[in-house]
Amino acid sequence: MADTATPNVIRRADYAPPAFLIDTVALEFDLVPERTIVKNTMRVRRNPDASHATQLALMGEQLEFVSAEIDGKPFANVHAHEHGLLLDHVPDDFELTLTSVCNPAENTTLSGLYVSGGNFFTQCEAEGFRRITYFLDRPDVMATYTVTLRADKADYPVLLSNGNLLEEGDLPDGRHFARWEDPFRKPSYLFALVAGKLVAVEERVKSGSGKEKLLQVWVEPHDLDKTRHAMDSLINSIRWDEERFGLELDLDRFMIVAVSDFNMGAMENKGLNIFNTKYVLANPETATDTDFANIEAVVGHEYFHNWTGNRVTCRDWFQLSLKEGLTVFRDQEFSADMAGGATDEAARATKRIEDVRVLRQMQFAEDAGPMAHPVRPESYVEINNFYTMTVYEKGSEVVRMYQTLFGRDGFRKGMDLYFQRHDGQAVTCDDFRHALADANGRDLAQFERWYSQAGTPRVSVRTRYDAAQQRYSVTLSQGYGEAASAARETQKGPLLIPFAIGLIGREGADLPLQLDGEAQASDNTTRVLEFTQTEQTFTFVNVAQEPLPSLLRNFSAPVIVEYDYSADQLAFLLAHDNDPFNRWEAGQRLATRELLTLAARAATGVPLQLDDSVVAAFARVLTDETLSPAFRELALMLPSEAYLAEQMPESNPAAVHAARQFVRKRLANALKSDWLKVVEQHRTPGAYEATPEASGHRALKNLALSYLAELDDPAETVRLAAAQYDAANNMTDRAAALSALLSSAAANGGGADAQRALDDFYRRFEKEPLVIDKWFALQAVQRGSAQRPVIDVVRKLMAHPAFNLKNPNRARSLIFSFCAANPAQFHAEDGSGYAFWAEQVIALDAINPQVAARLARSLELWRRFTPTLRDGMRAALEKVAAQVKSRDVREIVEKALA
Ligand code: B3K
Ligand code: ZN
Repeated sequence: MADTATPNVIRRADYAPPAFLIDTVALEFDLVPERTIVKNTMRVRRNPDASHATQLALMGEQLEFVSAEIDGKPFANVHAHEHGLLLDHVPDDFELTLTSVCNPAENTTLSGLYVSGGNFFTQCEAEGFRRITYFLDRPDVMATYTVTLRADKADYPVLLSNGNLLEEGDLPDGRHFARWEDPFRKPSYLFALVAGKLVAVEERVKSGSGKEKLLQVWVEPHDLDKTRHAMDSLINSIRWDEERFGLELDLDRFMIVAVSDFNMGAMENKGLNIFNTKYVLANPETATDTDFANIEAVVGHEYFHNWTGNRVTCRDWFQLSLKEGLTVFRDQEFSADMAGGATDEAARATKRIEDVRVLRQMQFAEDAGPMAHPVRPESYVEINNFYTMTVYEKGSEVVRMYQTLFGRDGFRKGMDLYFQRHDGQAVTCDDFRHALADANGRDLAQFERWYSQAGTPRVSVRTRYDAAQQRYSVTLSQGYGEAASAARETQKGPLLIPFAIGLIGREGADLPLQLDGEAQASDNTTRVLEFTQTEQTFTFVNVAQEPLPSLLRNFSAPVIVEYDYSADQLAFLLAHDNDPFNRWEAGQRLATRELLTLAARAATGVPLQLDDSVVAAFARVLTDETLSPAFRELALMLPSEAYLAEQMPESNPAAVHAARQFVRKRLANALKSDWLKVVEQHRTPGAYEATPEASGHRALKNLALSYLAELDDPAETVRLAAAQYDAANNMTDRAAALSALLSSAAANGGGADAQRALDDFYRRFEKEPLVIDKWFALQAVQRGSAQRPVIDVVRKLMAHPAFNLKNPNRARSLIFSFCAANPAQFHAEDGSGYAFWAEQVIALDAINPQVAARLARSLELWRRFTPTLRDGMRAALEKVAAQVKSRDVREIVEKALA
């Protein structure tokens, strides 16, 4: 029944506490790849807070049931079925022992217990534990675990599980064992084990209260030289959580293990985090600056879950954002503090810009499509489909708004109260909100709508200056746009929007702010307005000159702001806004507007032209030495093609591509000497350093190189890029040079240099899977031409000996990169991209439904495209809908077609 039955919808409103509780779990594993025997002894009792049930219903998937015992005696009233086990007429309080068998060697779903590279790993969140043993596999059932692992000693010398190692030793027949105990109660989704040939880098550190902690990063032996950065990131995370939130590591030992077959980034299992190699392994030759930054963020994220997720967990999966939104917020703050401390606003803004760019590009799109859902969803078919941008990134924005409203100290007070009240419990988003409200003496009832309302809110702004009275009024109104139809239907009333604003005077400086009714102007020239009504006017007094408003400073709420700035005003803000985020924002608005106008022209075949004033605005940023290189890079990067296409009344990827290329070419040619100067001035000679400063220099230099690749005369760029490729002592520069060579070849034909570099790159890094992923990805996202469509390259690479559909990183590097990150080529008019997509979704569905469902999502905005593309996408979706088996993919394609 599992895969073919009509999917069941699970609803938040149907939550009921479990009929039974499990207090202790003792697991014994006899690890054999094709046939692992699991013996599970549990202390079970009736839940006093639930209604009486005659049956104990346990979840189980893909298990072979062997036997059941109650209080040491065989128990016959048991029925095993495809989704679990039913035990009839059980006592009120008893010991239950279940034995079952699973097959990790054949488990390509990478959920439950599986084999990767000859080693054993687990992934249990959200519902993988039931693929290991029968259980009440839901987060509100919390138990303490003891785990005994037995395996062949030569093949599996290392045996790890959660918590502390109690004992280990040899067994007959070349086998050995290890026994682990986790002293903390936890839900089953945090269980983990690892067994195999691994080695660790170790550090001992003292935590805040002076206790010694053993930290380990476990990898395959040949990767030991790529663990330093992950270990440093872990140590920094431990320190940061102590300093910023007063939260200490609670275990004597904390382990990170890297595995190359992994569905997502990493997993916060108690004391035994399991990571995709992509977020652990780095050295200058193999990893880019972005990889280094991502590793720091993900190591931090998983570590921070130890308190926000593990010590206090979710009552049910609808509350996922309770731990994910909060932990993303914490990792964003950690990265910002690492880059700029509490006070370097420009460095913090760089991180903020990067995060907001992701939110707007991905989460806003999600909110405008068939998968739109509130931060706390109301229903799901497959929970794995709800590890979304909305739950994570918008969830993080919702948490950030508490901090914006109450300040860092008020937010900290709320967090303290949250832990004081709920440590050791499985709770809800409401519980979190109440803690924040109570700690700050506020009623946050209206704020609940941020959790229950889907769609991206729009705030339109009208301003009026009364010169005679020196009053400046700002009228805000909130609502939802056309795309968010679901949101408009379910709208429950206005949101509480913290709307940060500044007023800028003629000279470019901030004006003092005094709201009508206040005795005097405040010291702060940014004010957070609490915007709570559908329409609300805020009046500033003693405004001596007509100001230019700087709206939603630092992106103080996840909304779209509509205000009719002129191009000159945007250029002024780009040059002067005191809020670095809004400086960047002004440039993006200016560029977006120009690009959309050009795309509309391109769509109808009208020749393109770009005003000199826009080029001049960009030139000013490029040459402004007072701005950090990292900021300049972000400000000079044009909005992505996907984002732009989404802003069009009808998405037209080809027109967007033409428009964006036109602007890039224009900026390249017009500012050629400046770009060349940047390349010269921002080299980073000497040993590689992963500091924000050094990576800022590389980012700006490599952006310049990418612009130079658009030049009409490519010779000079090819020379520069080839030289950089050959001389590079780090992956950031080498990959950027290769990418510039590929662009230049696509723009100008030729391409012998690009091919030579590609071949060299492959040979050089043949033994580094993460680098070979880059090799595939660079080719999948490259610009195509009529003579050389990228789909041909991609199809050829699918047959490359190094390609492997079963490895999610490899599948993502080639297939996802093409389908989701190369819109102009993927959306080819002939439908070749869609046919490829359908084939791959169907192929992946049989191997790994979670990964297949992610790929399936790349067509969900199909209704917004031009008619030909729309028809092609519908046909592909229908084809997939007719063939797929998994609940995961089914939910996505059925929602898309509904
Ligand atoms: N909590 C995990 C995500 C699990 C995804 C399950 N499909 C990683 C994280 O957010 O830290
Ligand atoms: Zn997380």
